[in-house]
Amino acid sequence: MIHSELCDLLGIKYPLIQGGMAWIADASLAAGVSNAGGLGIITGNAPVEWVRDQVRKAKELTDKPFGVNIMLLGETAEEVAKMVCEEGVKVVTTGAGNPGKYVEMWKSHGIKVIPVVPSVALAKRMERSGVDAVIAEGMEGGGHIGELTTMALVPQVVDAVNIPVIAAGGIGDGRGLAAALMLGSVGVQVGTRFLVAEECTVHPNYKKKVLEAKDIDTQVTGRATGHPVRVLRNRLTRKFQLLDKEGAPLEKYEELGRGALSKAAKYGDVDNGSVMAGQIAGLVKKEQTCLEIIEEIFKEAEEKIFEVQKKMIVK
Ligand code: TUI
Repeated sequence: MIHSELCDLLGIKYPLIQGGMAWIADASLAAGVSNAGGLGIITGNAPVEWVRDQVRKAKELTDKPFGVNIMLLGETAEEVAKMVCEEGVKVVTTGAGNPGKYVEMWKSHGIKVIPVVPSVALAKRMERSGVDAVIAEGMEGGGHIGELTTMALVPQVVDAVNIPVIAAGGIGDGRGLAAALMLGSVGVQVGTRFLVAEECTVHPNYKKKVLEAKDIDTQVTGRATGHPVRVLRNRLTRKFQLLDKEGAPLEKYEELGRGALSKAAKYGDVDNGSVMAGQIAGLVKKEQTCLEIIEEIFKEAEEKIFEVQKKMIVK
């Protein structure tokens, strides 16, 4: 049984946190993951009353802890940051920025705070601001990404801080989990694999696109904007490539990107919408329940760790 200090910190069975996928991570998915023994997450990158409603729904669907992800570039970040205090949310993860100005407020409401960090510098700053753990997310992940890979980032963050480090980016099965633990992490954050969970309410066309994806099918768009985003290749990414070639102004990127995620995730237009997914999408081959996904990941990791010890350790 793989058990780590993350389980004790969050009151969960398996040291696994679900990614806070915008337009996708609702009460259904979060409760599915939490009921299966991980930490389910509701996206906070939405109108505050929608997020509040999802928090209340999740409380009806599970008696286990769950969290809310605050995307700091999002328009509603400030309002959602306050709402989680009112609603008694137990855990907050953050992305796409420095959540420093909220940490004191969240801690005073007994919330466990776990920011995503793309670098050692931000990890150290976050440790000083009093967060409970950090998620070191490599650029293999889907959506908004940093510069470093998971393999390079995680051990450097582990060496730099004295708080628990969770690995993310490119982790979708038991081998990824085992590798992440070897790098010194206390657990993993998984997004892409949960896109095809039965409890995930994303449009079926989005699930199909993830299930059909091959290893080389993701692409990073919007590097020129300073906010690079990893998505599955389609008509939209080809349009973004043209903008790169032309050296187009930022407004053109904004125009093309506006509403693109909801187009794919909610309305199923996976040709013209933004189908955010990580590089591990090529490994995701079937729809399963959250419980099946999580139990499979942990069983496989245990087996792999045992196998490596048996086969490869020189006695
Ligand atoms: O946040 C994510 N992934 C996301 S957010 C998102 S929503 C979106 N919608 C439309 C366009 C763009 C995004 C989809 N995917 N992952 C966590 C993450 N955080 N990755 C990288 C970072 C990050 C980057 C810079 C965290 C902190 C940071 O700090 C810079 C600073 O202020 O020092």
